[in-house]
Amino acid sequence: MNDRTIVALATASGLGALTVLRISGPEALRIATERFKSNSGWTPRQSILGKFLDSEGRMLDEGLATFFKGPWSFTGEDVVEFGLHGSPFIAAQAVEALIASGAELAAPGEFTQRAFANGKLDLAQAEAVGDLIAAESRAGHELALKQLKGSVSKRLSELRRELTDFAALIELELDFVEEDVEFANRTQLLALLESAMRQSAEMLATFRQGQAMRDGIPLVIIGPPNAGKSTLLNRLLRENRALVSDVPGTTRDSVEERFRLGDYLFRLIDTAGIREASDAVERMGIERSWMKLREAHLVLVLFDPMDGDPRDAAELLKVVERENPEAAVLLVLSKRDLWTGDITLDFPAHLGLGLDDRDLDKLESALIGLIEANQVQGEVMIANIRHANALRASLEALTRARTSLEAGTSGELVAYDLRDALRHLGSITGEITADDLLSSIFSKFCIGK
Ligand SMILES: Nc1nc2c(ncn2[C@@H]2O[C@H](COP(=O)(O)OP(=O)(O)O)[C@@H](O)[C@H]2O)c(=O)[nH]1
Ligand SMILES: [Mg+2]
Repeated sequence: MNDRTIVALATASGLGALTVLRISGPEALRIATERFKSNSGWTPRQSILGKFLDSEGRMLDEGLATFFKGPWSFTGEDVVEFGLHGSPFIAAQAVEALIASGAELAAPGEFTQRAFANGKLDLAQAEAVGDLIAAESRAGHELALKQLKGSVSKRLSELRRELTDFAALIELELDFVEEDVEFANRTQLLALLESAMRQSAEMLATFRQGQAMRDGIPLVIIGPPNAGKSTLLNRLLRENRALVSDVPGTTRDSVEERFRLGDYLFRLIDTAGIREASDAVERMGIERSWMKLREAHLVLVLFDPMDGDPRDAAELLKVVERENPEAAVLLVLSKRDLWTGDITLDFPAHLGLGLDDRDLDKLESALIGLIEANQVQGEVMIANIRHANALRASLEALTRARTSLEAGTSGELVAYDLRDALRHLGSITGEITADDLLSSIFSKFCIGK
C-alpha cells in the first residue's frame, strides 16, 4: 500500500456543468472530512451533499462527495470523489485545498497504476482504460471494452497455465536425472507445445485487424493521375483537404486524414498518381504511393474510363494484388457524369462514381461492406503493439523449445525456452514486469486517470 494520498481532477479542465475530483490513499477520509462539511456522515458508496471549503476555510462551492472504502474502490485504496460545479477556478482552488490538507498531486496514470498495484486490474486491462477513453469509433470502443473485461488476460492466463505445467514436468525430470527416468511422454509434450504455439499464433494474427480497429483502418486511394483521387478524399472527409486540379501530377506527397464511417475509424490516404514520372519529386511521391499501398487494408483503385483503356485498370488491379495480397480491393470508375454511353467491365467488384452524392453513398456502403466481409470475429483481439511484440517473442521461444524437443536435446534447454516464453506472456498482463516498463506505460496516461 502506498502511504501518499493523491489528488487529481477526474474531468477535463474547462467550463462545464461539473468538475469531478478524486483523492486516493490512506488519508483520503481524513482529508475529505477536513475539506467537506456535510450534515450526513460518510457511508461508503453514498453521495452526500455538503460545502467544500477552500484552503483558508472559506466556502468554495456546494457539491456532492462519495466515499469508496478500500478495497472496494477503483484504486483498491480509500477513495473520495467530489462533484463540484464545472469552473476552472473552483477546480484549481479545490485541488489546492486538498493539497493543503495533506494530499499530493497525482502523477499521470497514477490512479490506474495503483489499481494495478492493488490487483484491481492487470496490465492489459489498465492499458484498456487508456484505449477506452481514446477510442474514436464504435469498433475501437468495443475492442477496448473487451480488453477491459479481461478477454485477452483470460486467454493468456489459460495458455500460461498449460505452459507452466509443462515446464514443471520437464524440470521435475531434470531433478531426477541420475535415476534416468522419463516422466514426460515426448509425443505428448510435443503436442502440448504445438497447441501452445498455435494459440499464440492465432492471437498474434488478430493484431493486424486489432490495430486497425484501434488506430484506424488504412484505406488507400490509388490510380492514374487525374482520375479524381484527391476529389474523392475531399468528398469523403467533407472538407477541402487535398489540392485538386486538372493538371496531372498535382498530388506529390501522400495526404493522410482520419475519418469515421459507420462504426469504423479509417485512415484515409490519398496518393500521387501512378505513372512514369519525369521529374524527381513526382517520382518520390509515386515511390511513396507504393509504400502506402503495401500498408493498406483496403485499396480503392480509381480509374477514369474516359481517359485510358479499361485494360489498364485491370493491369493496375493485378499490380495491387501482387503488392498487397492481403488487402481488400474495390475498383471505382470515376467521372461517371462525363461518361458517354454505358461502361461495363467484367471485374467482379466495381462501382461508378460521379458528382452525384448518391454515388458517394453507394461507395461508402461498399467500403463498410468490404470491412465487415473481411473481419475476423472473436472475443480476443490484440490491438496493442506491446502485446503483439511479447506474443511474437514468446512464439519464438516456443519454436526454439520445439526444435530442442524434436532434436532430443537436454531437457534443460527446453525448460529454459519454456520459461522464456512464459516470461514474455506474463509481461502482457504484468505478472512478470520490470518497473521501468510500468512507468513507461502509465506515464502515457493523463493526470487523473
Ligand atoms: N466531371 C467530373 N470531374 C471530376 C470528378 N472527380 C474529379 N474531377 C476533376 O478531375 C480533375 C482531377 O481531379 P483530382 O482529384 O485532382 O485527381 P487526382 O489527380 O486523381 O487526385 C479535377 O479537375 C477535378 O475537378 C467527377 O466525378 N466528375
Ligand atoms: Mg491528387
